[in-house]
Amino acid sequence: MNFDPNNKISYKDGIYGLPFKKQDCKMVYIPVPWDVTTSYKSGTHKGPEAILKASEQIDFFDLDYKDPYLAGLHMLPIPTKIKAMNKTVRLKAEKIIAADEEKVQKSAVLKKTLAEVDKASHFVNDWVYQNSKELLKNNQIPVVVGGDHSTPFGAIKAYAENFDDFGILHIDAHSDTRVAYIGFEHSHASIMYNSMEKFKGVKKLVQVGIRDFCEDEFNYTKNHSKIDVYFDAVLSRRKNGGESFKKIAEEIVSKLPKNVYLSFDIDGLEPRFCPNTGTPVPGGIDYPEFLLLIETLIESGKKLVGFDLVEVAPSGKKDDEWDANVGMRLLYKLSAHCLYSHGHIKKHSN
Ligand SMILES: [Mn+2]
Repeated sequence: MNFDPNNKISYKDGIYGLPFKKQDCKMVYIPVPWDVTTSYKSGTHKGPEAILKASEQIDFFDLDYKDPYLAGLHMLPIPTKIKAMNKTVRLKAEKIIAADEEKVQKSAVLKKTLAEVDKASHFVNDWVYQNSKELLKNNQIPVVVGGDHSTPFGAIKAYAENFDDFGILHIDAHSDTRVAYIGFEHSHASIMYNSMEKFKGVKKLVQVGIRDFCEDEFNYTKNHSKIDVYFDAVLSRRKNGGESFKKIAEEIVSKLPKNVYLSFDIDGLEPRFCPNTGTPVPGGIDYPEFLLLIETLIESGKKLVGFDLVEVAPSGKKDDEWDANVGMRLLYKLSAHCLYSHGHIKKHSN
């Protein structure tokens, strides 16, 4: 590959300016510009494109892994069909969001509209699943870049089928365990409920940073033998009581099985790292704490088999790249940890 990491790069050559072909890459990003069911602020459908553009700002040298990009990083083209569907289906979803659930159930027209939204979600899920399955078969690592938190459903399905002793580490402000939010089967607020109920392969779900949930979600996760929750309020209390976050991170990691999939909703972090995300909530874990948690996972010898990055949304204001900038840096660092976990790159002594 003819590429000099010290020169100016352009996203037009590929994510992070890397001119790799898909087949030469150990990691392939699946962009999913989809946020049809978001009820608060729409905009995460612009996340993949914003991250791609912001990726020009990367500095390739990594303190832990030196030059992780050499394993090959590639982003699939933004799927134009899904991008177009997002616009039209969003209009249908808005009609459902505007009505209450009882009204929807009483109206044949609205019921039909709801079914259309669910059908479109199934299409997106299947597209992500087929791509993920094929990549895993080729010993490549699929990484969903959302979009809202409904987007990695197909990827989690493929991972759960591919790895035994499999669990999910879920970083989020929200529990995302609603049975169906505002009636949508594949709502962003239902991704973990759907993962636990629909995929037999998921042995464990460990949630971290949760600070926005309803009573049903609290009861569901509390009474579920395969779910552990580290509420943000409890984490904060423990830290302020003098416990080091490193110790807490070790405890969190100890709850996970051998093969770990990270589902990372950027809003799990403090909102200053994601001011324009769909549903920001005050509180949250700090950027270095998050990285320490992932580092602790890697050190433990457990395998980070894959991950997703969702709910990154650009502000829409000219020259305001902050959300995408944070997103693309985290994407690069997580990619490095994951590539190392798979044995594709080595550690660098620092
Ligand atoms: Mn979420």
